[in-house]
Amino acid sequence: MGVLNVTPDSFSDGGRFLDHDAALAHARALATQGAHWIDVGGESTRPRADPVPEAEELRRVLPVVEVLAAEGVAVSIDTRKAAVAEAAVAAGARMVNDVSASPEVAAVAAAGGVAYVAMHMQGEPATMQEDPRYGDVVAEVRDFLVARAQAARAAGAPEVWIDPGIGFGKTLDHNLDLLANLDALVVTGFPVLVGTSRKGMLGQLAARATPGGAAAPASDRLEGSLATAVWARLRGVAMVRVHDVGATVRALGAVDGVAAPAA
Ligand code: HH2
Repeated sequence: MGVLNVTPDSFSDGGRFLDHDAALAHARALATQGAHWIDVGGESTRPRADPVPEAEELRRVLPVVEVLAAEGVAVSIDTRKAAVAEAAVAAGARMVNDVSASPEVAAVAAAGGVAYVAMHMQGEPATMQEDPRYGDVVAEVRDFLVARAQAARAAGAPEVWIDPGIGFGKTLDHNLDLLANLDALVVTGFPVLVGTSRKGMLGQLAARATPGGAAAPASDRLEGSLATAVWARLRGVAMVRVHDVGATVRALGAVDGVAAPAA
């Protein structure tokens, strides 16, 4: 899944694709590089991000969704708002990626007969990284996701995915615990999506690995993004959400080739 942020403030590419022509060109490039889905978002959910009004989010994403869907691109709409999801599905989006895993947004996917992603987030982007706490992060995230995914399926969503929400109300240790225990999600039977691409935890891990311990900025997290995508793949994750599609496709192609040499 390739990321297309039509936003001024996303943490790694904010402002680059706010212009609709630039957004379309980038989406087409990602599809050519091998993305199966293009995930179009009009609201940054990075830590401390402010919410975006509905009309503004629609203005950002809808023209892009319309054109890409008409070109036959498989579009996913990344939104927490039912009205945005509904308009995007009407414009041809075939997946709703909901970082709030809310029943209202799941109902839109069900009504539209499109795929639905339930992602786990503790709190709200504005404050979620202030003091995230869990008793057992893996069990709590799994139980939450299974409950929301079962509800989405019962409501009629034809295909339901789950995503642990790396970096959404989680410390580095919480993220590492979740990534080390992806099998707890995979065994639920719901297909699993994971997004680690360019995230802050990779900067922290790079600092641990580097003499001098400097944290890697978002522009320097490709290696960590690829390493964690490969890790997720080997743990049975069905899809990764990434900014660097070409490099990820090549990395996963290599690991698939090694894992199944006769194929
Ligand atoms: N991460 C981001 C946004 N949407 N959706 C899912 N399902 N899983 C994720 O891990 C996920 C997501 C954050 O990344 P990005 O879109 O690059 O940043 P921003 O929220 O600043 O636009």
